[in-house]
Amino acid sequence: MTTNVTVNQWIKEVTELLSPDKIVWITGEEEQLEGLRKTAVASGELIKLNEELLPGCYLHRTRQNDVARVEDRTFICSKTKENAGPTNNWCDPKEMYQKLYDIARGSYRGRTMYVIPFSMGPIGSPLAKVGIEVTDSIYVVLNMAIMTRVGNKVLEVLGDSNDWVRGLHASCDIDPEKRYICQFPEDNTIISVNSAYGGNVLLGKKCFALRIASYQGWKEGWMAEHMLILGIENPKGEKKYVAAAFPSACGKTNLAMLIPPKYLRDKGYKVWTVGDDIAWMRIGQDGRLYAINPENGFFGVAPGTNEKSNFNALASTKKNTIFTNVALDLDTNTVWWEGLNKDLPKNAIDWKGNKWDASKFDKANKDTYAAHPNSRFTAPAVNCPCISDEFDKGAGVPISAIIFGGRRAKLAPLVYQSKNWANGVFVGASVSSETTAAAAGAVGVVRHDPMAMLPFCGYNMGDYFQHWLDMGKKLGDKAPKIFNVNWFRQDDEGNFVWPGFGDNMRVLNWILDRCEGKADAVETAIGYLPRPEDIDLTDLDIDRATLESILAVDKDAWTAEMDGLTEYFKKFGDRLPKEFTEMIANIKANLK
Ligand code: OXD
Ligand code: MN
Repeated sequence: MTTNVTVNQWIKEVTELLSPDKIVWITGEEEQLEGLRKTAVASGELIKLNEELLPGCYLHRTRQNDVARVEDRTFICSKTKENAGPTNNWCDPKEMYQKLYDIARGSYRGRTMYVIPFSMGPIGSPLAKVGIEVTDSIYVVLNMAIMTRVGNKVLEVLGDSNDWVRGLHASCDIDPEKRYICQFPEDNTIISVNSAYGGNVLLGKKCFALRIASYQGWKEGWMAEHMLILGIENPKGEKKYVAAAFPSACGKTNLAMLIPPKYLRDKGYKVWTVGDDIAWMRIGQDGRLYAINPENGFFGVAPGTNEKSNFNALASTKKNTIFTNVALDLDTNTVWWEGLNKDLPKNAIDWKGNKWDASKFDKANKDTYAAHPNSRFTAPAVNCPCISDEFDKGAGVPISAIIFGGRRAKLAPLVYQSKNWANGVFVGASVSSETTAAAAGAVGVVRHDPMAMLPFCGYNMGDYFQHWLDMGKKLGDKAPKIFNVNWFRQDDEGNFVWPGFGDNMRVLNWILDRCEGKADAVETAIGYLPRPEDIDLTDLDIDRATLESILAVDKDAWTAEMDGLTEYFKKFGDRLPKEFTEMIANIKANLK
């Protein structure tokens, strides 16, 4: 299928290791994909949904032990432990290759090996990169064909180059005890065994586009970040782009597809989605930072998605979408999940494949849920009503602002601007977020998650911080401005103070005005904050005093926060940029 010597050599090696009965190269042609869908329906791997209501859509159920990313079984196998750093699991590459080969050896026997050439980013874009994934799962092939650009065209642009990522996925027995998701950054290689859950097996996504790519970006002078990319069009038709990083469960997909409040829509404001999860960013010829979304679809969390919370995400799932671990409504042969609407289906099958009894549904007991809390939709980006014109162009969009954020009931104000790039890097490195009831473990515990990259940085995070600082030196005065937001402040009764969702546009407008020097701010110890009158509250039922309460800097709480950070940063030892220590000292002095 290709004359590329390095590709053919690797395919020969993995064929010998895995012993498939048959090899099928994915060409990207619809006819081939349709044949695979039919095969998967015949075997029960996919369920075809109502062709009139959900054309081209399918449902898949994973094993019950295989429903999420497994951070404790995810390894960065760099040559030294030091290069993986204190935030990653590490194993010696030689040892890990041996272990994984032993697990995967012969596991394709009686099965087909699918070879998927894929491009992260529009095919041929100077910002894109190529990968080849082998898998024994049709579900993986069909998801990859939505989430990335696949097929012969990718091999054509790769030509004879050796600059491509090797991805080996073997389903094996879906044995959680032998499940490993391993990245070998120095070898451009990923091996994933004993899982079939998207985040572990769609190797273009977290494994390549974040873990391997962050390492490549460090070596090659660019950045791979866990960020959405969003375009904001003002009434004059001018478009400005922002990139934003948040830990999971902080509404990245919602912000990426935001619908502005009516008074702004009436004025002519529009929002365009470029990406909802990952941004690859490089310095362009004009010296500015340009971003592409390397993905071609959305792998979104279904529960909670509805017409109000995210109209555009829901619209994206109406055709050619694969649903995983949601409920099947037998009356209509469509899908349902908690939070879709108030009409609990009367005749449904839950995500485990059992008859679902709506009368036993208890919000407090996840065992009674119809859909798994981490059930997903894999939807083509072209389905999104607000997809940006720039999404498929490959030139990238110039980034005016970078936004960090987390879920903090107290402390972090609604928004503030860092004092400069280096201080913004410190703000990103300080990101922490409270755990929610949606995840196992204690609720409301603050966890550090620098740049929302904790599970995704493919090298020593101390070096990653330094790489951010170095990028700022190269960007100079063309660097995007860096901000921090917190949509999740609560009052003493535990109610959210800020309405969030579409109203976050009011904060984005202040951010863009700051980038253009058009908005006022007050300087505080932590950065520049808007005055209450700088945030437009038209049509919003929130008074000035309330807004003031989420735009204040609590000196004692911030001093304690700086002490906590000092402790956290200790783990990076001498790889922690000296600037961070100085900034903490400065902030503490200014808080006094
Ligand atoms: C994540 C995701 O886990 O995007 O961050 O699925
Ligand atoms: Mn993500």
